[in-house]
Amino acid sequence: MTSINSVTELDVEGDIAVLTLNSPPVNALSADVRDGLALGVAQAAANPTVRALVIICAGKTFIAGADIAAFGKPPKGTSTLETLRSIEAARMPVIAAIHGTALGGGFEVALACHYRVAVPSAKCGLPEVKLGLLPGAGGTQRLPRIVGVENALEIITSGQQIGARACLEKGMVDALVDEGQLRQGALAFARQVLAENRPLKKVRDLDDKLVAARSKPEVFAEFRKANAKKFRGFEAPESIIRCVEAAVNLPFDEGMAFERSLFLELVASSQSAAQRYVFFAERAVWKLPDVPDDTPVLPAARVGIVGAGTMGGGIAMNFLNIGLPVTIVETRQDALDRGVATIRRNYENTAKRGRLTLTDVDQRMALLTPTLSLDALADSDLVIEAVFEDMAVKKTLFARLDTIAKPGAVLATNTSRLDVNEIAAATTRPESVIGLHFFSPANVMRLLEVVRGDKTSKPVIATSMKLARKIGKIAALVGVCPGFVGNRMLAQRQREAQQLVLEGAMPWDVDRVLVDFGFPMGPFAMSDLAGLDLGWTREASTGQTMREILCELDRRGQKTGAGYYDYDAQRNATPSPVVEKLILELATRKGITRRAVSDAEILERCIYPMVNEGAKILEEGKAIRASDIDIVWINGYGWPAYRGGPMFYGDSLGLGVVRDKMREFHARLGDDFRPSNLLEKLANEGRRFQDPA
Ligand code: T1G
Repeated sequence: MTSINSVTELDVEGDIAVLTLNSPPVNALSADVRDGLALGVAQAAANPTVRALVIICAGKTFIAGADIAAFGKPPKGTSTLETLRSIEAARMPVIAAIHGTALGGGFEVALACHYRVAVPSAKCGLPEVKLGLLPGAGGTQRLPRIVGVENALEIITSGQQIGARACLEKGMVDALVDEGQLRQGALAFARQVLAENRPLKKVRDLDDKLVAARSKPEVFAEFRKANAKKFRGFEAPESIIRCVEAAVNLPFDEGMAFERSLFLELVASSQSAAQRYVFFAERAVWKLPDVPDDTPVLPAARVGIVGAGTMGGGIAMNFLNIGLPVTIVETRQDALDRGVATIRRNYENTAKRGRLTLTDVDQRMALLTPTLSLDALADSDLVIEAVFEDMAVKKTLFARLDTIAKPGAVLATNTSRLDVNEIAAATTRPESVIGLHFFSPANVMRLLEVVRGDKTSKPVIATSMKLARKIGKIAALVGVCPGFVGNRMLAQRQREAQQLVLEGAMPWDVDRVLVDFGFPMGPFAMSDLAGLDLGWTREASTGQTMREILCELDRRGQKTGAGYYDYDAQRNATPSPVVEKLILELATRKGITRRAVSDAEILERCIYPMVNEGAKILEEGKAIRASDIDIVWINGYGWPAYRGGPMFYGDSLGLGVVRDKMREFHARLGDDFRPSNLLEKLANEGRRFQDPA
C-alpha cells in the first residue's frame, strides 16, 4: 500500500492496481482528491506490472461531486478536467468501482473511466442543475453518447439519482457486483476485461447515439417546450440543453470547450450562488444549537390525529407512508368517513400515476384506524391535532388529551398561527406540547415549521425534528409569535398587495410582478385558488375590504367561477372588469386618489417589508438563523430557489439598499416600514444576514 497523498492510497494486487480515495464525508473532488487521482493514475501507469486500475472510495460513497464549498475560491491543485483527461488517456483499462452516490463530478470521473461497476444499492446522477450549474467535466458530452439525447436531457436537467440496476440498463454502468463485495467484484471485473482483452473503451469515441440524434434536431425544441413551465426563470436548464446540442453537432473536444464556457458562466451567476447557498441552508436547518445531537429521542411508533379534514387527512398520510399505524379521530361519522375516503382517493390517484401499487394503497389504508373516540389515542406516542383554528377549541381539546394520552406522549398542534404556549398551558404537561405546522396539502408540501413552546422539552424537540426527517419534510425550528416565521412574513406582503391595489395597481399587476420575480402564483390568484371566504362570515362582514366585498357578491374564488379574476370552465383566469370597477369605487369611498404604481414599487413594497420582518424574527430569536427563514420561504411559499430566499435576496441587494428604501417608505407610508434594529445595524456595518453573528 503506497500513500499517494493525505486522501489517496495505491496498492497492487497481482497485475491490477487499486486507487483508494478516502476524503470524508463524501469524497468530494477537493484539490487533494484531484491531485491524488492524477498522481495515482500516473504511478499505476508507470508500474510495468500493472495492466488495469480500479478506482474505489472508502467511506459511505463514491465521489459525490465537486467540492461545493470551493466554488468561487481560487482554484488549487490539478484541475478536474486534467484529472479526467489523465484517466481517459491511461495506457491500461481504468474501472470505476461505485457505491453510495456517484454524483456530479464523481459520476463524470466514472464516465472518464473505461468501465464502471457498481453495487446494486449505488446510485448515479448529474445533479448540478440543482446548484444552478451544469456538469462541467464532460457530463453533457459523455452521457448522451451512452444513453442517447432524450435520456441525457431528462437525466441532466432533472438532476435525478438513478439506481444501479437502471444505470446498467441504460449502459451508464457495465456490470453490477455483489452488495458489500465492491472491491472484490471490481477486481474480478478487471481480470475479466484483461482475460477477454477488451479494448480501452473511451466514452468520447462512442458516436452511434449521436448519429441517431442528428436526424432528429427537433428533439431539443420539443424538450424545451415540454419543460418550459418547470424551467421558467432558471438559467441552468437552457445551458444544459445547449451543451447536449453541442455534443450532437460538434466534435468531442469542441463540445467540451463549449460546455466549459457555459459552465463558467453559470458558476459566476447569481442564480448558482443562490442555489449553492440553499444547498448548505438545507443542511444547516437541522443543526439546533441548544438541542445536542445526543438528546434522547422519545418513541414514535403509534400516531394519533385529531381531525380528519383536509389537514388531518394529509398529515395522517405522512405517517402511513412510512409504515406507522395511525388512529384518526373525528366527532361525526360522516366527517370521519369522508376523511378516510379522501385519504384512500389520494393514494389511488398516486397509484394511477404509477407511483404506488394498489397493494401499497391497501397496506397503507390497513394501518389507518378511524374512530369517534378520543380515548382511542391512549396508547399513541404522538398526537397531532388538526381541528378548527380556534384557541378555545384547541385548549379544550388539549385539556382532554392531557387526561387521555399516556405519560411521555408528544402532544402537537397543527395551528398555523395561534400561541402554542397558551395551548400548552391548558395541559399539565407543557413540556410535551409542541407545534407541528404542516403546510397544505400536508401530504405534498415539504416544509414543516416545528414550533417550540417556552416549556417544550429538548427530547420533544429532538423527537419532532427526527420524525420530520423520517417523513421526508424539511423542518425549521421556530419560536412562538403570531404566524411563526412564514405566515408572519406573508402578512407583510399581503398587506402591501391589498394597499397597492387601493393606491393604483390592479390585482393582476401585483400578481404579474411577483410571478415575474419567480413565484409560481401571485397573492390574488392564490387567494382565488384557496377561496376568499376562508374565515369569512356574512354576519361579520363589513364591506370595508375587497375580500369582503367579493365574498358578499359570492365571488369567492375559483370555486365560484369568480373572485379577483373571472374564470372560464377550465378555470383559466382573466382580469375582471367587475373587480376593477369595485376597486375604483372602494378607493373613492376611502378617499384615496389613485395614481400610477410602478412595477418596481410593487416589488419593493411586497418584498422589502418581508426582509425587514425576517430581521425582526431573528432579533426576537424566533428563528435560529437567516438561512432557516429562507428555507421556510422556498419550501413553504414557492420563493424561487434561484433567488436564495428573502434574507439571501436582501443580502444580494445590499442591506443598505433595503434599509434606505424602507426609510423612504417609512417617511411616506408610516410605521409598517420602520427599519428593524437588526437591519439598521447590519446595513450600517456593511454586513449581511448570512455573515456569522
Ligand atoms: N461538496 C461539499 N460538501 C458536500 C458535498 C459536496 N459535493 N456533498 C455533501 N457535502 C457535505 C454536506 O454539506 C454535509 O456537510 C455532509 O457532506 C453530508 O451531506 C464539476 C461542478 C452526497 C447524496 O450536488 O447530494 O460536481 O452538514 O447531509 O444526506 O460537474 O450530500 O455534515 O457539515 O447531504 O447522506 C455535484 C451534493 C456538485 C451532490 C449525501 N454534486 N450532495 O447525502 O449527507 S457540483 C452534488 C448530496 C459538480 C461537476 C460539478 C448529498 C449526498 P455537514 P448530507 P446525505
